[in-house]
Amino acid sequence: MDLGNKLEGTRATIETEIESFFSSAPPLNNSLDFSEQVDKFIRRNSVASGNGGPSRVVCVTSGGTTVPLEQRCVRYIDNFSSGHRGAASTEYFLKAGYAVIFLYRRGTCQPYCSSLPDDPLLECFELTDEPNIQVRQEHSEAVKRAISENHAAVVEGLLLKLPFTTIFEYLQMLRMIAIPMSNLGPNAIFYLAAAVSDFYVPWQSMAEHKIQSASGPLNMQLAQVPKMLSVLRRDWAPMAFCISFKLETDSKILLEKAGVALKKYKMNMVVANELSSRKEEVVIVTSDGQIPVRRNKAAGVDDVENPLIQLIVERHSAHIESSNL
Ligand code: PAZ
Repeated sequence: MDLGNKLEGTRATIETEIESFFSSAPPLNNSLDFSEQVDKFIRRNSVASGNGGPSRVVCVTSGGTTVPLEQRCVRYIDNFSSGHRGAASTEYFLKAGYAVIFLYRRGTCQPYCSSLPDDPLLECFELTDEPNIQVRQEHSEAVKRAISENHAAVVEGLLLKLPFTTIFEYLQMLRMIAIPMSNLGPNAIFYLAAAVSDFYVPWQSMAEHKIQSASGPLNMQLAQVPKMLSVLRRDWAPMAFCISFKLETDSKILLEKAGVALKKYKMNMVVANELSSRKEEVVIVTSDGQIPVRRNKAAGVDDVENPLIQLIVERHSAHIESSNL
């Protein structure tokens, strides 16, 4: 078999796997409503922005996907992702003038909430003369900032928050966002910071009811989740600026794997990070080389997402310019 035929064969296999993933996944509960919200958001943000330039829209994915073990799910496999990266990055994209579709795992970090206490509702307010409630003095600045910045972004129609839980929901939603976003051509960014499960139990082979412990030790085979990055790039939104993330715990293989992903999925950038240092530094891997990006408290840059998004915005501008030549 020559190389051309072999590549064609591999591509056909991936497409079959992807097709079978989508056709066997449980359909989204509210898919019509979901599509309407996304289409409306993209239409509104595809007209020229206030400064006369073209509007830019980014889809930020955030948090981890779950893998259910039963159809009437009692147990599931999860991962560590807190959603901090996606939430903080969303704030910086909004600040840079982007409209943001925030596709996030239910219950994980939200934009503008990082300085709120962990249990915001109960901790932030206090009863004064019953039945009156007021914001506690010590939280008042953080609460005011969170409420007003979030409100401004939502009311101006610049932030659309869409929650997912399972791998099935996440991938269906990503596809339903990506296809209409392709209308934005090079002005669209995919910033894929979600920690997406690599393995799953296909719906048709999943137990319907709670798995019984009386049957003894559990043996379960997990299938590989088909890699959607190649179809995102090739079919769903071919002109968009695509940034994927690579997380490893072994620093020796991190950059090599990020480089492989860059080429294999034709990404514009891969952000490489290690589990333990992910809040301190990341390395941006591009076809021109590697750029380390660090949090620098001394320079007043208190998180790594600030310089990371600055760099992405610069590179995205260059991508738009070169696509318009
Ligand atoms: O969500 P978080 O702030 O706790 O962590 C961010 C991250 C490590 C999940 C993200 O930077 C990342 O690398 N996402 C992709 C992970 C992967 O599937 O390789």
